Amino acid sequence: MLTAIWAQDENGLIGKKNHLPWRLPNDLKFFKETTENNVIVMGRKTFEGMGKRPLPNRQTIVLTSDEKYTASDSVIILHSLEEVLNFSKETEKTVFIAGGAQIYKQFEPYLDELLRTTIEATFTGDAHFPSFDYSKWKLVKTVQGIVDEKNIYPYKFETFIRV
Ligand code: RAR
Repeated sequence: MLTAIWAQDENGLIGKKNHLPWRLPNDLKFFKETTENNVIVMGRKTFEGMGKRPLPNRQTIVLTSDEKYTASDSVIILHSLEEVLNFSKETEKTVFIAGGAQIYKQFEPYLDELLRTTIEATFTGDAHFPSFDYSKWKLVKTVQGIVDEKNIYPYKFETFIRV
């Protein structure tokens, strides 16, 4: 099963200089809990934006065209979409496509599910979620996020499945 997971603002903004444009700890908590004991696939730029360190308790796959690219031993480096699709076929686990923009677009035809966090505010940055054909997707779940002193923007978690 292949699932895309991302957080965006009202305009589809997802990144700023390989980082997130906002601070929203409850989204990272959602990302952590959702991907726990499964597999996350990130592009090389996103992986480096996160400090080039794998997150504990989940398998990290980094996608890069650089055949010489290396990272810590626990990270699997793959070089094409096909390699990721084959990996996904061979595992019982959910493979989460975790960014960034270039990676989401490549995987669109193969995704089974979308997990979108929308932050109901606008930010500045340089990377947007690619245009997806939402007529092919059905919204099946919406959970409103809790606003508090550490999570100051309204936000919601949405789940889409293919029509
Ligand atoms: N695909 C996503 C992501 C991806 C994402 C992107 C980032 O920067 C570009 C990140 O860096 C800020 C992160 C950070 C994740 C992170 N953790 N994630 C899992 C920590 C903190 C948990 C509260 C962690 C994890 C697991 C074990 C221990 C610690 O810092 C992520 C973000 N959000 C969404 N919706 N989709």
